[in-house]
Order: sequence, then C-alpha cells, then structure tokens
Amino acid sequence: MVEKSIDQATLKMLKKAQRDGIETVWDRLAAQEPQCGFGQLGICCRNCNMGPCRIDPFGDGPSQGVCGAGADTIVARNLVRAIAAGAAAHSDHGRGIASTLLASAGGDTADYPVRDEAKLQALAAEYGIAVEGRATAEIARDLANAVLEEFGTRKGALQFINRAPEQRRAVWDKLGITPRGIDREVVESMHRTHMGVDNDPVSLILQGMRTALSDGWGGSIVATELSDVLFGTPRPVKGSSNLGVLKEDQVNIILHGHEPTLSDIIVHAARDPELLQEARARGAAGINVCGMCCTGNEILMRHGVPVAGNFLQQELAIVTGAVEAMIVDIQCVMPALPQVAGCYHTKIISTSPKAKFPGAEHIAFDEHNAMETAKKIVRIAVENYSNRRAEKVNIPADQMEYMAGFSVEAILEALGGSLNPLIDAVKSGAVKGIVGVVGCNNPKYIQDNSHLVFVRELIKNDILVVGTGCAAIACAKAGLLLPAAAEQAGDGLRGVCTGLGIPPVLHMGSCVDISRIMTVAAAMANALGVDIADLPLAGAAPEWMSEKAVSIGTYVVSSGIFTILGTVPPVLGSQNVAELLTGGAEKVVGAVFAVEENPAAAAKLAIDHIAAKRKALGL
Ligand code: XCC
Repeated sequence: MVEKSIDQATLKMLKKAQRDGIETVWDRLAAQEPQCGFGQLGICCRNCNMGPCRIDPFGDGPSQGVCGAGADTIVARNLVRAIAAGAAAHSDHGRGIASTLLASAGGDTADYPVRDEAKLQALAAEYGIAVEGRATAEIARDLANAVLEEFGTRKGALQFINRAPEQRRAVWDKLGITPRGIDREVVESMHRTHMGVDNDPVSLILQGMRTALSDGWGGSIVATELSDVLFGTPRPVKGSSNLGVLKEDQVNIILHGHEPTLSDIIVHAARDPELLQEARARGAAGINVCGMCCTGNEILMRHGVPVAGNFLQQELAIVTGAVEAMIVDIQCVMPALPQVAGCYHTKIISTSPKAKFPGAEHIAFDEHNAMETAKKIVRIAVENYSNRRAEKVNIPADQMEYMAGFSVEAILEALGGSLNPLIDAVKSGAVKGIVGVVGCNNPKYIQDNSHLVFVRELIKNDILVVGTGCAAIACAKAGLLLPAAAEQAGDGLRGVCTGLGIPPVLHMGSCVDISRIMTVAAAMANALGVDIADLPLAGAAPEWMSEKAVSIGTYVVSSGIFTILGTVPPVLGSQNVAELLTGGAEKVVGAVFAVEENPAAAAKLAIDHIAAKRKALGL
C-alpha cells in the first residue's frame, strides 16, 4: 500500500475500496502491466492506415514504418500531437471563459456580472481598448471580442506575448516560433503530423514549441485573466484540504474538472435558503460544497472552498460513501467514475457538452440560465441525501488547513505594491530563486511523494516555491501552504516569509494559472532588464501524466526556464529527439528539459541550476 501513496486519507480509502470490492486506478494500472514498451518509447505510429507501425528499439527489426518514417520522425510527431492536445485543452477552456464574458457583456446572462472592474480595465488597456467614460459592458464586449479574435487572428502574433521581455520575443522571432493564432498553431501541428507532411524532427519540435507558446502566452492567459474579470481576482484566503473536509451530517457535493463557470455558480447556489431548508428537511445539517483537481483550485483560490483532494483521490472520494453528487465538467475526470459510483449512492453529473460519460447523468450547463441549472443540480444532490447508506459511510478524519489565493495582484499587494522587495530578496540571496512546481499525480509513482520531497528540499535551500494544480493540492494536504511551514524553510526564506506572513509555497491556482507564474517571471525579467532565461528560476512537474502537462513543460522551456520532469515522457525511442530536448534546446531557447524520477535528485538539479544562474548574474 505504501508504494501507492503517502497520503493517509488515500491509504485508508484504498483499504475501504478493497473491502467494498471497488477497482481503482491502481488496480487498472496493475492490470495493464507490463505496459507496452513501444508506447513508452514513443516509437509506435498510428497516424495512417498503412500502419500501425513500430520501430524495433534494439535494431533487430524494422527501423522504419511503412511510409519510411524512422524513430526520430515518429517520436517527434507523437510529441507534437501531445502538445497540440494539451494546448487545445487549455485554450478551449480559455475560449469558453471569453464566450461567457461576451454573453455577460451582451446582457445575455445576469448570473455573470463583471466582478473585477479594475482588471477588466487593465486588460482593455493592454489591448488598446478605450476605457475612459465607457460603460463596463461596452469595455467587456470589446475585450471579449478582441480576445476571441486571438484564436483565429491574422495579425501575425498574439497580444499577450508582449508581456514577455523584448529579448525573449526576439528569440522566438528569430526561430520563427512566435505564436500566430491560438487555433492556428494547434491546427498546423495536426496538419504537420499527418502522414507525409513534416518529417524533420527539429522542424516538428519547433512547431511543437510554437503551439505550446500559443497555450502559455495565449489560451491559458486568456483563461486566467478573464476568469479573474468574471469571478474575481484571487486574494489570500484560508480553507481546508483532503478527504476529511467531507461532512458526515451534510449533503456533500464535489465539483471536479477545470472550469470555474459552473462551479463558481454552484458555490452560490448551495447557499440558497430554499435548498438549505430542503436539505434540513431531509435530516442534513447543511450543504457542503468541496472541490477536486483544478475546478477545486479555481474555487479554493476565490472562495476558500475546501478541496477534497487531487487527481488520484477522485474515485476515493466516492468510496467514502458520503458524496451525494460529483459534478464534473472537463479534463482529468476518469471515465471510471460512474462505475465506482454504481457501488454507492453517489450521482455523477456531467455538465459540459464537450464531455459526456456513459453511466452518468448529463445536465447540460447553459450559461444563459446558470443559476437555474446550478440549483437544479444542487437539488439532485440534496434529494440524494435520503439514499445515503450509513453503513457504507467512512470519511477519513485527515484534513489540513491551507492559505491560498496568490494571484499576481495578491503577491504584489503582499509585497507592498511592487515586485522590488522580492527582487531585492533574490539579489541579497535571502531567496535564492523561485521554482514553479506544478502538475498531476500519476499512479506509477507514490502519490504526492515526489511533490513533497522535491518541495521540502527546495524551501530548505531558500528557494521560494510557487505551485498550481494537483501539485499545489499535495502541498496543501501536507501543510506546506501555511505560513507556519516557513519553519521548514532555510533561514533566508524563513525570514522573508515570516516578515510578510506568507507560506514558503504560494498556491497560484489551477493549471491554466501557470500563466500567472509566467507573468511574474516576465515582470521580474523586465524589471532587471534581462531575459527570462537569465533569472534564477526553474519549473518542475514531479508527477505529471496529462498531455496538458506536455504543453506546459514545452512552453515553460520555450520561455527560457529549465524544467524538470519527474515521470519519463515517451521520447526515449529517439536519441536525437531526447538529446534535442535535454541538451540542444539550450543553444536555441536558452533552456532544456531534464528527466529525474528521484525527487531528491531532481531538487539537487534545480538547486544547482539556480546557483549557476545566480553566478551568471553576478549574485
Ligand atoms: Fe489534471 Fe488540472 Fe494534472 Fe491535476 S494537475 S491531474 S492536468 S487537474 Ni494540472
């Protein structure tokens, strides 16, 4: 069991799952083993129907597919397709938010007022949209239209890349990887990887970088910034994490997936007096809304909603027997959920027209009558409370407090209005550098272990950690998001954190909010007059599994930041591609990937990298 997780709540629920005869992600992984070696190396190709083809990694069998593509082409093509899928996921999420803003501006939905006018105006100014003397709705309409235009723009480059320092933009221009349009890069990646188009691994990977940049400096920024406009920019907020946040005497609703559009409204709907009355009539003391994965991050950042867990805990939340409804939207929602829910009373309710789940109830979420839909969903959960079977309920007591809500704006406020105190701390060496720790859980690795070993090692060495996604939830569950965790930091970082009353690990949001990290990195580089690649920064995805993480890693490296992957990407079938990503890229974009499964060794890589960057800056 210990090899599955270091999270006590997870281990307890795994035992219960076993008793209840439930198959979980770990059982399905075991059933898959040994996993396909060709797939692991990235050398199988299904891009046309002359195949499927595979390359013999030992050199005894075929070294080319039917079309003549060799390992280099196949590995690069597969990688680019993964990037395109990941970029598409983030960017389509961003488009959804932009569409909601447009609907809000047009008066089509009363449930989504602009909650952060200052941010709306700042973004409008970035786009050159007039704000003086204009109504909020007019500015919002112009901004939404301008942002939606980015998806198919013909103006040659995305607006938000202008946040990046001039030196970085020059690198992109020289390489021809400045993203030209969000949709365009995804489409071109799919085109280039079609049979008989781009076969040159270098050319393919450059297109992969351009596509990833259209995510990091395009779709993801859109998702973050416009969510802030609509739902409010996060400010420091406190809450609780882990499965212990579920309440035995309340109607428990879990919001799982990625978009804030529905979840934010459900948080409000669950406070409806009529629904609360109904819950009480059924013997429940209240309605307890909790989050999971990135939808969870969106509402914990903005409302301090408890977060029940990260990626590998979605099935286990149901296994508690205490969840009336799990409401899902898009991304990272396991298709297994309805099957697990079938053994309990939990209702799985899918809400996005883009993501339907056989066996789940589908209630199409319509932003035009958002509150009505939200209340309908909450009512289903309330009614389902009567079906809960007390003998099946077992909620682990484990929970931990967190402090989150560190948007760029919140960080600036904590620092007294400018980044200078942070830059000064970096210059003085009190803070040696900053590492973004992001990404998923992966059942091939002990849940949360890599995140926590890595992060603890960094803060001990005076490196400030900024996190998002399931990595940040892992830190929340371990108490690392509390100001008191500064005790685990080195002297320098501890002093800075204690002075500001902040934790040594700053939760910056969901996975699209890695754009917040990029915005801070760009602002620091601009303040110092250097390129992002010159800064003492690193990125890491210690337990990543999704294609979105591949896109993220690629835009972070392409932005000049050294990035460590804790799980091995399927590229080892091509020595040339692997060498390009971990070595050759340095000369091209000023940063590389490293792959290190041992989190302590990975931390050493980050620490050494930061020391080298400091030295080069003369610090
Ligand atoms: Fe998904 Fe965003 Fe990964 Fe967690 S961290 S498993 S992508 S929810 Ni982004």
